[in-house]
Amino acid sequence: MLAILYDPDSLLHKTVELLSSKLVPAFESPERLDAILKALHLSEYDLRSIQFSTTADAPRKARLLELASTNHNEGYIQHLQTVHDDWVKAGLIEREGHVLAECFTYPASTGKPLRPPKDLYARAGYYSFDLSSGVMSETYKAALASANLAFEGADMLLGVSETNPSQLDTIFALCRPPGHHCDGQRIGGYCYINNAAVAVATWRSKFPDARIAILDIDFHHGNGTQEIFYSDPKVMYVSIHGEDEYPYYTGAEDETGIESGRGFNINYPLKVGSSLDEYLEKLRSGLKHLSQHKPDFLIVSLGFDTFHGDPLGSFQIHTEDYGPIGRITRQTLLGIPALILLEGGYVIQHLGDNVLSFLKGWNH
Ligand code: SP5
Ligand code: ZN
Repeated sequence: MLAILYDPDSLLHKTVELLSSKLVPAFESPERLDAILKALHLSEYDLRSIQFSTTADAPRKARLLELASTNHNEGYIQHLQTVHDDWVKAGLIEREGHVLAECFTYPASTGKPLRPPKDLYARAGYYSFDLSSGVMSETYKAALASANLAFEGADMLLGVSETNPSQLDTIFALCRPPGHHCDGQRIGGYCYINNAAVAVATWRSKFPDARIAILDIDFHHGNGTQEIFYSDPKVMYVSIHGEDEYPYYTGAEDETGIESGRGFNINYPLKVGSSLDEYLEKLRSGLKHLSQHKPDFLIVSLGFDTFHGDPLGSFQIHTEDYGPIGRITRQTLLGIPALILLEGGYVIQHLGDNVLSFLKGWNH
């Protein structure tokens, strides 16, 4: 049984990005979620709205921040919460404006540890790695709403692994903003909080030794998720993504993990223009590794920017192809409680149909 979660506050975040040296409305837009919700409302799926900002349950609110702090540093979360207000107060932007970083950190030969700069303006760069993820007045609210869906979804799945199994074995969290580019201390790639890391922290708070499989099938390499679990042998991360594409500096095959995490990070870069067959070959191989990991829980970081014609992707995958992708994934890891987290996908016109196609395959 599958349930789908969304938070209406996700729609409040609307930002800008620098693309080809022009400041434009970000591809990652509220219309994406609108399109998916429209398709789901017309379907039979069990679609549930959870609004984090209006919950009166203070301990539960605190709990989300506590879980996020497992893999996000405190200064970073504080920055997300306050930077927009601080910039407005300092007269750097208007209230309707967006905070975009201009100066970034880099590996200097001094070897000095990096510290957040005192300068408010510079600090935005310390806590970001690109110029695609502006912070506007509602960004923090939406990022928390998104992370909360990962928390709620993970929490609902905890019942499955106990003696009294819940009927729900799959939760699809319509996370917006997405999460897989955030490494816990930097904004980037439209991501502000790593939602997968929040889910992992949720499961671990109850089962500290839980074995976790993460399948990342967004078009882009999930540098943030890889980074967070790179030395972790309990979390196996598998990603299929465009070779030499954004985020450019990670995602190569030779990135296999470090220390005891060695062997638990698997990257499948695929050439520009790759077909469904080439894609499925990597998917089957990745799923085999994830299945051998004997996971207690599965996360699918699901992006639809693998769709042909996506402005930020370059694979030849069509609407009907998401069926087999969903089906093969579910079949290979049958019985494992699964949390599907929405990542990217920017052809709004086909987004609803692509989601429906994936879910139909998943439920085969
Ligand atoms: C969650 C997600 O899908 N984030 C992706 C963010 C990608 N943003 C940067 C895109 C850079 C595109 N540059 C295109 C150059 C011409 N190929
Ligand atoms: Zn993507």
